[in-house]
Amino acid sequence: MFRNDDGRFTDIAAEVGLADSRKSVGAVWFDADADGDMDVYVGNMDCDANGLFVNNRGKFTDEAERRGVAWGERTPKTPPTALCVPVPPM
Ligand SMILES: [Ca+2]
Ligand SMILES: [Ca+2]
Repeated sequence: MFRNDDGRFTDIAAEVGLADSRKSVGAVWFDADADGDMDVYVGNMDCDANGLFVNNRGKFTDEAERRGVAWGERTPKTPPTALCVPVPPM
């Protein structure tokens, strides 16, 4: 995420909780919890769990697993816990 500082863009992803090492392939912004602010759902590839970053006054927390939408996740000792859809190369 970048903040527009009078035409110069500053990376604030870590500051707001959106820095993530997973391999993302897309995102959609919407009000997931119907509280009036924008949250973001991020789709990831290579069976990395997807993220649902819920906005709490400008700080985001990944609630995908808690809300049951982290499809593709897996733990080291188990097979994928949900459907893992391969993403074609771009
Ligand atoms: Ca919201
Ligand atoms: Ca909120």
